[in-house]
Amino acid sequence: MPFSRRSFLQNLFAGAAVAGQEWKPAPTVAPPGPRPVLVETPDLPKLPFTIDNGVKVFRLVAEPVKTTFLPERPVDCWGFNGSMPGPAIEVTQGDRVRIIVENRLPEIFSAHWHGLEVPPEVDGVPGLGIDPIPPGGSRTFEFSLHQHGTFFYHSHMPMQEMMGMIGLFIVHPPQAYEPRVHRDFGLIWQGWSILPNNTVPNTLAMEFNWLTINGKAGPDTTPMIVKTGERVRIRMVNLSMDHHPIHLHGNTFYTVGTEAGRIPQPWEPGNTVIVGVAQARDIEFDAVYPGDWMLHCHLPHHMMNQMGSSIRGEVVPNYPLGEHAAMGHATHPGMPPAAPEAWAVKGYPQDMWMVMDDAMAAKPENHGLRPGWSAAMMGMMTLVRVVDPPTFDRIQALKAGQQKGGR
Ligand SMILES: [Cu+2]
Repeated sequence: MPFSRRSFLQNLFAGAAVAGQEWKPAPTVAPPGPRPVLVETPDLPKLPFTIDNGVKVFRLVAEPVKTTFLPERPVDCWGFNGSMPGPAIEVTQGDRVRIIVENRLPEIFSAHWHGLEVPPEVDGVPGLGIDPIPPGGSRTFEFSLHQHGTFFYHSHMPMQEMMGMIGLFIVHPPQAYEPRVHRDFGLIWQGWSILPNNTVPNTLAMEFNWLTINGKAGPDTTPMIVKTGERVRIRMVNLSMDHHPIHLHGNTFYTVGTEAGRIPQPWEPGNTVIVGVAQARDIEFDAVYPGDWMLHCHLPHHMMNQMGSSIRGEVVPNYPLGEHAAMGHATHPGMPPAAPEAWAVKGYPQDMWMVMDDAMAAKPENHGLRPGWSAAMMGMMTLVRVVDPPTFDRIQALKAGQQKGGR
């Protein structure tokens, strides 16, 4: 959406007003009750369960999934229960779970419970402790959970992992960790190789051109919405071919958990944490600075999607989004043009600016973002939006209206 000179000036003056104020943290708000708050998983569902004689019973279906990383960027991947990544399993330490796994893939499959201390016959390594599940078959996994923390489930076939077969497995302690958080988020970081005009990931490739958080690439990642003064936890799991240095703007956090659970205090402060392959890292911070704060992988090639490939000097789009098709070199609506002799400068062009506000407009979590925001969000990027209570309530109302009206 091109924005007018007038709105540009309004934004400029709004920014000047904020800059004139004293920059200081807002007060923290009172902690919530002693029970853990439920995890929010932007863009991902939770796996429902029934209770049979005190056992939580889940049904997990391994199957091909059609999805989009961005609007009009279709992808044929594999996942669970129609979702990629799969729906999050959320339980409590001490629970006994029964997970009925059905294989609707065209080949053998086995589910592994990553980090959970369970007997070898349910660990899910095909051939070692158990036979693989044949296509059309199913198997029941039943075990008790004596740990707590951020775990995940995934296929134990590596190429199936690269097709998207992973999901969060969150185990809460019976009493919330101290200090208690108001918001608890779960994110899965993945990398993909998908060539122009293809919808199927090339799982044999060693170079990765699409980077996703919970199955979406920026700017289609859904922001995490937080009220000023709340304490926030973000759980991050990486299943890809690269380690991701995850950076949070404008805030200092503590890394409070790994894939093996809670880290004892004292915690080390930071603003960038490496989430290695197959690791989980939980970070926490007090959201005392209002603003829209970027959370992203800091590997430069992970801070963009591959919108095109340069073939004999021509840009071939990897992305059929109509007028947005190519990388918008040289001219951008509402932005200053490139210098007159730009092509004489070796290395030109490098910018990847592409405003897609209109394609993202329907998402309540994007309400009130500055015009042009979407151009800054690419690849492995999302937002933590620390907003005042009226804005928070407005976004909740928009979400409720959208659920009622459908999308
Ligand atoms: Cu990365």
